Amino acid sequence: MASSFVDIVRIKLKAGNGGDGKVNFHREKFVQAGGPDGGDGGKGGDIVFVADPGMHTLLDFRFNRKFYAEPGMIGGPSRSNGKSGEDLIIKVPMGTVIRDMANDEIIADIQEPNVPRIVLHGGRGGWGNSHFANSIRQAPNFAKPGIKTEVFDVQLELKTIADVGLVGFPNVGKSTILSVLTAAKPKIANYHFTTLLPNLGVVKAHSDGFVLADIPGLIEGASEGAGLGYEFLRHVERTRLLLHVLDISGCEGRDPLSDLDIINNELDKYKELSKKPQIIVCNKMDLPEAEENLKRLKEKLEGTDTLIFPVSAATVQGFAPLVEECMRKLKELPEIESFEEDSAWEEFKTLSEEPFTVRRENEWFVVEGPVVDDLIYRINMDDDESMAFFERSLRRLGIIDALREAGATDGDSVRLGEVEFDFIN
Ligand SMILES: Nc1nc2c(ncn2[C@@H]2O[C@H](COP(=O)(O)OP(=O)(O)O)[C@@H](O)[C@H]2O)c(=O)[nH]1
Ligand SMILES: [Mg+2]
Repeated sequence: MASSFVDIVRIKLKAGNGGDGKVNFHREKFVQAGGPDGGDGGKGGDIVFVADPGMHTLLDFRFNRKFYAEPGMIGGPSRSNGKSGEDLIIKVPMGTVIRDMANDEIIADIQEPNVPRIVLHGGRGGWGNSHFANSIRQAPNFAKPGIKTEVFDVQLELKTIADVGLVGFPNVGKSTILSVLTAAKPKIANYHFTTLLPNLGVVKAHSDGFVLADIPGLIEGASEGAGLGYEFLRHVERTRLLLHVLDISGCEGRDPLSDLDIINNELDKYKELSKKPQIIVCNKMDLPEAEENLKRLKEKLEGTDTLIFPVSAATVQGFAPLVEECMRKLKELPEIESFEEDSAWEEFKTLSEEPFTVRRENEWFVVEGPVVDDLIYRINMDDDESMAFFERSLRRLGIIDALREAGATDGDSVRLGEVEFDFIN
């Protein structure tokens, strides 16, 4: 069910691959063998997040789920470097938490508006063959590939959906109030669960304003998951102030006073949400019985500091003082706290404690790990010199020793990524 809500989305992110280095030799008329002059590959584009204060939902991510930044281009001749890939800038609402789904760590909490934040770095470009010439090796016929980047599965969670949330039983008039106060066009109908998504709108007041959410679906038992209770209560959690709407006319045959208690009881049972600042809005004042019930409610709440605002969404009356009070309250309420980012989260896992492992798979010895991946990206299997470098690296990194310890003897088959070779001690 959760997937139908747009305050949590799962997307794939990938920074751009680094461009490959170029193998090229300088050519000039009458010059026989020119020197190596292959340029480096370009850097891949970064994945950058930025909070856009105009966005309030993750709706834009419903259909677009893959965000891959541009790769760097291959190097050119005459030591010209390949073009870098464009960064991919992803706009999200303020208060979006980015979580690595592989380990549940929080990568970033995007709070501040318009401050770009690099979340994944593009791969470095590989060196062109011009780097590999020395006194012995005058015509290096190889270059290095660019660093290939990983795909990350991440979850975006919207922590704050609105400043103010409208709660209350179905049909008390929440959607109507939202449409009266904002330009939002919510579905208004006379049956329960019309709206599954919270509708949002901006209430303009003076030169300022606030975001108002219609949070449907709160019924008796919501805190035990009745209806879609948890989903809706999660939205309540993300507001700073609640407008508790009552149908004070009791036109559906329920008593507004017991409605108030039932909803507050559900809020209380779910993380004590009844402690959130709350203003009572008595709607449908245009109907008979309203005055009488309002009087009873005032008596019931006498001696508490609960504020009560009688309104009618049908005749659009009583809203100006309510909006004023919301503005006043919001000014004194604290901002939603930020989530602690996991400082341990690392994009590049090459620093992990176990850089490689050796395991048996039938007749194969399989070597895996970040060090192995890194090494394989750096070699060119068609080139003898590059392969000599590979062999030296296997010894230097202790991979040969580890294979021997694992029982490998001359002639056994070894696999490192896509590279397969016979073990030679
Ligand atoms: N008479 C009267 N009817 C209202 C008022 N506000 C809402 N309604 C009606 O009550 C019904 C439920 O309203 P709705 O906004 O969909 O309620 P919600 O389920 O809380 O979102 C609709 O038929 C509205 O037209 C009001 O102030 N007076
Ligand atoms: Mg509604």
